[in-house]
Amino acid sequence: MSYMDKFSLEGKVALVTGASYGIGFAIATAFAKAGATIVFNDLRQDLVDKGLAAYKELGIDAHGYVCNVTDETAVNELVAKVEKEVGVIDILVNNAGIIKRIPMCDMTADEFRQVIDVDLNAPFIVAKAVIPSMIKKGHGKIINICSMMSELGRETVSAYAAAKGGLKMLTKNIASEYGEYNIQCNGIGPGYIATPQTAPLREKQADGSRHPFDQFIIAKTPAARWGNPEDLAGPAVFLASEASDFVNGHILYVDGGILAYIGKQP
Ligand code: NAP
Ligand code: GCO
Repeated sequence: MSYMDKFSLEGKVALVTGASYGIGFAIATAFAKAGATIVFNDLRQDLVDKGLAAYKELGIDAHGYVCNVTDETAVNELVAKVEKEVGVIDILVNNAGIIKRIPMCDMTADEFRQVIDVDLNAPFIVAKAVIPSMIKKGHGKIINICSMMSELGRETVSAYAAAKGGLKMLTKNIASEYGEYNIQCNGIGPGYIATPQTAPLREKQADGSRHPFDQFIIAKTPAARWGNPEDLAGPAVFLASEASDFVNGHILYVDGGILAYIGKQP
């Protein structure tokens, strides 16, 4: 047996939420290349279809379902359907997420609640739906996609930072409560990654110059670049595989070093 077999996901069923594109798509693609069967959901059938086509182009026969992760009834129905049609979920990645960039005092309570609902309540709902079968099966892996905002704040992202900070602690609590059932729950904290979610922060200015925030992130990142979704794939495969069976309650920051660095002198 090669030592690399420890990183294999052969025979595993992985649910990656919100994985029609972006970070979830990159993680699910890597899981498939490591041998897993991929299940994903999105909010609308056209997005699920778009995702299925994108996976197919890579030779991956994924299973896609329409499901709003904030709807507990829909999530429980999804998990039951997946268990019937695909198999018991061995690996869950709580990836689906939104952000609203609004100064806190301009944000309505409803807008705040919407972000908390998707980014914190939904990971609770989905984890709660998959854990019972993981206990029965004798193992499970849960990976919550946290953020640098699990550790740091910045202007206009109060709801998102509150949600991702809470998600860090939910991760540690699931690890604490279910570790004895051989379920490992960890987080991945991406840095600034080039996806549709951060596109507004990277838009070219009218004069063709880089967005000020883009320049800021480059100066703050030792790697001097934005991350790509594929930068998260290896860490995710590690946390989904038996190679990490004694890693539990850990948030693995994949940020090019931002959290370690005071930033380049202007
Ligand atoms: P993205 O491009 O905005 O994609 C988010 C995905 O989640 C989309 O497929 C979206 O579906 C889906 N989604 C949103 N709300 C949903 C709901 N209620 N039910 C089901 N699916 C839902 O985001 P991303 O950049 O790939 O980020 C993915 C995760 O990484 C998020 O949790 C984000 O907070 C986190 N993250 C991102 C970065 C970054 O720099 N990009 C850094 C750290 C952490 P629709 O297309 O239908 O909206
Ligand atoms: C922002 C960005 C960040 C990233 C990510 C950083 O507006 O600051 O969207 O929040 O998405 O979460 O880790």
